[in-house]
Amino acid sequence: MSQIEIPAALAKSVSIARSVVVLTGAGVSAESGVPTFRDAGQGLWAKYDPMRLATPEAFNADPELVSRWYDMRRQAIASCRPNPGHQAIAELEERVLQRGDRFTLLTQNVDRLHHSAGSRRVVELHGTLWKLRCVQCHAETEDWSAPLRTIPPRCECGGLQRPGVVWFGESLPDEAIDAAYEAIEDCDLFLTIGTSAVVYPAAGFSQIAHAHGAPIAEFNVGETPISSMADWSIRAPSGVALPALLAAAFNSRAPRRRGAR
Ligand code: BJW
Ligand code: ZN
Repeated sequence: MSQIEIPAALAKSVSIARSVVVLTGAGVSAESGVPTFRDAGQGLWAKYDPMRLATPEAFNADPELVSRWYDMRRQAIASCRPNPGHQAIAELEERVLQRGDRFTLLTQNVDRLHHSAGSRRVVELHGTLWKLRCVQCHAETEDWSAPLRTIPPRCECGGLQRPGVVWFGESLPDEAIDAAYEAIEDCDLFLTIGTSAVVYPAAGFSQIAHAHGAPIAEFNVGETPISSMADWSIRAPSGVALPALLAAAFNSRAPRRRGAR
């Protein structure tokens, strides 16, 4: 028996929705051991504010410092594995697609753990820290080295390489933002999971889905600015709550793992 109570109406919504949108944030990866964004400044980094480091201004002023911060985070994430929350989201995608309905995963996370869990199509709103982009020739490369080979990393052309993420004040990738709005305007169920809902434009997605008539379910250990708008608020770690949601929606004890018989 799951200890999490999933409202019957929410389970039913999941089981019959024709178009599901899932928005995730750093809380989904917390149970994998990845510090949430606002906690990414602990230990030696306690004196730095993540909100200031994640800016083009900080990188331009001190590329070595910002590269060291990302290197520290890359090394921490390299040993992290997807948790039951990531796996439940991948399983949900499979179930919804199998019955011929639409499913879109929008993530603010830069760690790629949804990919590792088997999610098929992931819209990365804020890019990924496993890509580097040359500030001189703009070449983008996937780079999984941890630690980085040099700090700051350099392109073959000699230019500095920055992380392939979206910083404060920068625009989100056009394809990601187009995919997000198209899915949200069409959805009839919106799940917001493990995000503080303070960073725009993603913080406004629930509002848009709500305005289009979609019910909103929030999964978060704490309250957020969108809690009052949510039709359901599940106050539990996503690694516990999401498997319980799947079990309730699909009447199974535990979600099937990809590849499991
Ligand atoms: C659990 C849990 C468990 C823990 N289970 N839950 C409109 C109004 C005001 C300002 C703006 C606006 N539009 C744009 C802005 C400016 C700015 C912005 O939003 N600022 C706000 C701070 C006010 N936005 C931008 O600049 C964006 N660009 C843009 O809009 O371009 C056009 C434009 C520019 C300027 C002005 C106007 C228009 C770009 C935003 C890019 C964000 N990038 C970052 C860094 C990525 C790289 C990196 O990681 O270093 O993305 S910032 C950071 O925040 C990161 C995250 O993806 C993002 C969201 O954080 P998230 O995922 O919610 O994590 P946390 O840590 O905040 O929360 C974790 C949550 O999990 C908590 O709630 C916990 O309770 C919960 N939790 N364990 C379930 N086990
Ligand atoms: Zn270059």
